[in-house]
Amino acid sequence: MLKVYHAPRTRSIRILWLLEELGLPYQIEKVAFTPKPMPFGQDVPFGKVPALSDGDMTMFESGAMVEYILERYGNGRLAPPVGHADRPAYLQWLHFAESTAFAPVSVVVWMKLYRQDAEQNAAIIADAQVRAAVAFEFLEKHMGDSEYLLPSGFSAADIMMGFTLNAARAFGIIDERFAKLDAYSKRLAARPALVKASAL
Ligand SMILES: N[C@@H](CCC(=O)N[C@@H](CS)C(=O)NCC(=O)O)C(=O)O
Repeated sequence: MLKVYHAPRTRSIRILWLLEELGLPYQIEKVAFTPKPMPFGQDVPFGKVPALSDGDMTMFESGAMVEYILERYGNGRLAPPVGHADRPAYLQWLHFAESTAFAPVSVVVWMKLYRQDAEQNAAIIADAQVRAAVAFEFLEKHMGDSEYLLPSGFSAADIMMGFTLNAARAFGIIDERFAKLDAYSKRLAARPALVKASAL
């Protein structure tokens, strides 16, 4: 059975959310979240959350887990198939969520939440906030009047993006001035699978 190493309010929510959307059985191993004083300190394979086990296999990186779960157990759900017109955009947004968009957000999170010297690093934080906001402005324009990232509807790329947007909202990088993203985040938050995963 799939086992998810999970700490509430971290990226492991992406994996629980995906599994709930798919209605797959899984087991949760709750992990104490101890990122201070240094990262990779969690008592879990590879030191960070999430991690995923499936039999003898254990892996890290939430985006890679999403791809693994879908190709192994998705039965064609939540991702346009290879060759579909939406496939390139699906891959693009799936990776944009964790790499381009989350990179500056994680600087803000790390500096504000886990270090004691945020005041001395105000310029670094301000720079990361601007870089993150530019990425979200780009996404805001992309959303237009769409409900989800892809014309073909809700996909696992939205799951990857949902966590990134929540972190950006929690740290004041985006707010209701990003009207499309605000509506999109609320749409994602209302999905029963995310509501259920958030309570675990
Ligand atoms: N790119 C990785 C990032 C994993 C990551 O940094 N997870 C955070 C929680 S959201 C963590 O474990 N932080 C504690 C640490 O860095 O030790 C992924 O998407 O899984």
